[in-house]
Amino acid sequence: MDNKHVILVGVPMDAGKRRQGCRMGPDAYRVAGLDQALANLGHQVSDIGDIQPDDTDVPEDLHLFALPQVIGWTKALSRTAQNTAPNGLPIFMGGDHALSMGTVAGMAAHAQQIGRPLFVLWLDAHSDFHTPDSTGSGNLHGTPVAYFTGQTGFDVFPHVAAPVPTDRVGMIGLRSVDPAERARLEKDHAMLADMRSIDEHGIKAPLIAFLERVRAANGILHVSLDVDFLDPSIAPAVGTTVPGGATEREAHLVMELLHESGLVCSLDLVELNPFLDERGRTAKLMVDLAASLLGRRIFDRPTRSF
Ligand code: EXY
Ligand code: MN
Ligand code: MN
Ligand code: MN
Repeated sequence: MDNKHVILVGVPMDAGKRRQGCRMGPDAYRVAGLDQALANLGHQVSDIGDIQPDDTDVPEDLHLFALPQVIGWTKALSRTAQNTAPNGLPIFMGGDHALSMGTVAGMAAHAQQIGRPLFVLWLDAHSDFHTPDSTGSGNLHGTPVAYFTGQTGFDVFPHVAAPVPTDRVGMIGLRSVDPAERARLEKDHAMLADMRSIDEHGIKAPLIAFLERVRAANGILHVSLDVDFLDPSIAPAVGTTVPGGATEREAHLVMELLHESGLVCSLDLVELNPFLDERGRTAKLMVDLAASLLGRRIFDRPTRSF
């Protein structure tokens, strides 16, 4: 097995939405043993601690929740992604999904540096494809995909040096997409696998097709895993639950296939709200999924009781 340098980055970010608690995510992953689970697979694991947002003088916006803070996080995270990616595989321990504005922008700049295209796999109940103009909630965790694909309406945000074209984005697990997002998704060409199609055809086929495209383009792949990709019955610790999500085995199969692809360069673990968890079960499941992505095999799963 190829051993990697895995760089854990704590992102105690709660600015992407009104409901608070995701700031406790990084410590929940530490308590659930993420570093040891990955070290047990033979990887070198460094935890660089929690980062903080940059200061910014952008004014508050009445419609958008915590806009200056999200911009400060985006700057800090883009820089951190660019600084860590040359040295290993960064795992961004969120924190809410607005963190992906910075992580993907930074990874796309890194990909440009090394002359390879960045692809993004979005594992989520939601498409997070609103713009600041179309969002009804004003919660910016619903906007990162529109930001890093270079949609209009983000003028006050940091310029995205290397936008990821929408046809290099794959979304798996969709089941809650607002009309404005749908209209935009229909005219662009992201690879979309909603839960209906997964029920009918399985989760493997769309993922393999997407990975083939990454490989054919000599690309590298950033994976963004939202807790609400999973069914709420197995992953209750998230503020935006939508019934009918991925099962535990579907999620592990995705991670196992990603490992076998050898294409993954970076990972976001987002939207874990430990305040809503039941005896740490969601944090532990997310740790198990990260371990599958980094090479843990099926027979090596731990026995657990809650
Ligand atoms: N589409 C809804 C909104 O914009 O408020 C819900 C977004 C939830 C986003 C979560 C993180 O994936
Ligand atoms: Mn999301
Ligand atoms: Mn979501
Ligand atoms: Mn037994």
